[in-house]
This record gives sequence, C-alpha cells and structure tokens, in this order.
Amino acid sequence: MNRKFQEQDLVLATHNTGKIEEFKHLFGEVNFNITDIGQYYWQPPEETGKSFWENSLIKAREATKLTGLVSLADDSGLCVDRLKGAPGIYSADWAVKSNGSRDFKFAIEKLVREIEKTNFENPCTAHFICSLILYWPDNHFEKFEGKIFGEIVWPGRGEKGHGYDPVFLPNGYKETFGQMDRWKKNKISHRGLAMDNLLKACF
Ligand code: ITT
Repeated sequence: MNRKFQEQDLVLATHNTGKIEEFKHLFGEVNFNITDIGQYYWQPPEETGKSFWENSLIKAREATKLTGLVSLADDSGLCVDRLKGAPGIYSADWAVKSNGSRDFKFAIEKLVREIEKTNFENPCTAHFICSLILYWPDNHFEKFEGKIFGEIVWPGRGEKGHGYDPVFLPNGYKETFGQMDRWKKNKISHRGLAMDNLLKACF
C-alpha cells in the first residue's frame, strides 16, 4: 500500500527550470503549496549514486532534511543503446563546459560525436528514464519510474523543451521533443509517465 500525501506543502528538489515547469503542469490544480527549493539555501548534493534511483534518493533526502517538508526529486537522463546506455546518469554532466557552465548544444555535439564513432546504422535507438522519489520527514519514501523509447536524430530539430529534447524522436511520432508542443511532450514523456504512476498511487 502506498503512503498518501496529505500534507500542506511539497518541495520540488530540483534546480532544473525545465523540470520545475513540467512538474507544476503535471500536478495541475492542487490544494497544497508547491515550493521550489531555490527559495532555500540549497547546495545541491553530489550525485554519487550508481543509478537513477540512488541519485534521486540522495536529492530527495537532502531536500527534506533542509526544508522539513515532503520533497519530490527527479533523476533522469538519456540512454543510448549504441553507447551502452550513455550518457545515462551522466546526462547533465555531458553539458558541463570547462568554465563550469552548462550548455546542451555542447552536450548534443558530444553525443553525436560519440555515436558517429560507433559506425551505427539507423535507427539509433535510445530512451529517456525518469526516476522519482517522494520523501517524507520520517524517512519513508515512495519511488516511481517512467521510460519513453525512441531514437536519436540529428541535426537536432525544434527549439522547445530543454536538455536533449531536439535530438529525441519518440517512437510513433514525427516530431522530436524539441518540436512538440511542450504539454503534449509532458503527457507522453518519461516524466509524464512517472508522474502518472505517482499521482495514482500517492495523491
Ligand atoms: P536536478 O539534479 O537539480 O534535478 P539536473 O538537470 O542536474 O537537475 P539530472 O541530474 O536528473 O538533473 O540530469 C538530468 C539530465 O538529463 C538533464 O539535465 C537533461 O540533460 C537530461 N534530461 C532529463 N529529462 C529530460 C527531458 O525531459 N528532456 C531533455 N533532456 C532531459
């Protein structure tokens, strides 16, 4: 039996504005407060886990410790079959430039370079994963996952979304996530699917 969320406040344990907008849209109208962790003095913890689950748990636990609130954390990434699942849990790291800033054009260029080294044949299959943890102050947590399968296409298409969206074409669609209406993406995406499971189980 999953624990139900019955509190007045929920904190989103992420700095990623793309994720925050998607979460708020997925929750829709709610009768509790949704707070961004940016309102606190939040030093994002080192993501030292070996899996999406472990990293999501690290972020959720730290956010709850800091705020005293139930937190929702997301660890997600893109897994390319040709690259044995890379960038995977390192998806955000691939965007970090030598000056420390994040640039997803740079990450996508690296992704394409790595794929081109593999003498791939189309389609270049890949999936996005989202691992969510809902974490309570008494250390109880519930976990949920969503995956969406598709392929990598380049050059990237579309200006919408965030991260690797322009190069991800979900199976059964003609538009990349970068071209798709963002709320349409949100319904079918790894995050949308994981949130669907979470909402049914805990809300
Ligand atoms: P937080 O840890 O603060 O949540 P982050 O961006 O560092 O933010 P992750 O460690 O989970 O988040 O890294 C996930 C990366 O995977 C993210 O930065 C994107 O590059 C990519 N990613 C995840 N979901 C995505 C989506 O819906 N569309 C495009 N790229 C996505």
